[in-house]
Amino acid sequence: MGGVVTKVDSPRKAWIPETKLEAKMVEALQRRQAEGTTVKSFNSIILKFPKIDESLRKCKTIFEQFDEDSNGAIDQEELRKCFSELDICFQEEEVNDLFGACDINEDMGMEFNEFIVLLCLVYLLKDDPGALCAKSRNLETTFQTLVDAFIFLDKNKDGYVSKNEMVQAINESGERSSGRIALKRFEEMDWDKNGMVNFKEFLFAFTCWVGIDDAEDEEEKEEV
Ligand SMILES: [Ca+2]
Ligand SMILES: [Ca+2]
Ligand SMILES: [Ca+2]
Repeated sequence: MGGVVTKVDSPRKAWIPETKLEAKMVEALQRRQAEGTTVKSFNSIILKFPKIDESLRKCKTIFEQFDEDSNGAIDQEELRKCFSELDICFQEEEVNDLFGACDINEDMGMEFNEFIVLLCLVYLLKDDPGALCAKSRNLETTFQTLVDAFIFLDKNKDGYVSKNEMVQAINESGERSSGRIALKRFEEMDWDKNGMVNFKEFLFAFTCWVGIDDAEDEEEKEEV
């Protein structure tokens, strides 16, 4: 809608999405927020790390299947094929946006950790993520856990996690050093250092926390 918002002093300062894709992410998160979250504490998320790690690693099979030239990255052409075979319907522009958003090292390819983030975004954005979840119930549960974790952290439900929200979430765990931990976790998440963590940044931090990156090196060695 073309309406111009003139009133600046809204009850709370809203964070404006920087891209169309980010706006869609926020919208989808807010829809899910209405359903509530099963996560009760940050510690309960940490306890799930090993399980999440295990489940995400199984995506390696999907990844390898669609990395047709086996160069360790899925290019745009391969991604389009991947989507069409998994019955994931996106418009050309949306696929390009997703690709650009997840290609954080900007080498025009989806490495494994980038691909996981991309799949989770697909899960969030699509009410019916096609054969992606039909392929693996386990994966669906894991993605839902990640969405739940983010929703738990995003106290004011604006689709972003702020530093204060992170401090609040970790303080609830009642540890003495929790303030420092919260700030450290926040720094790890805020990839572009703009003071806010969006869902994509949260997912990237998560792949690091559960150790997906380390796993990749090992597996590559084994393959040779
Ligand atoms: Ca990349
Ligand atoms: Ca928030
Ligand atoms: Ca950020």
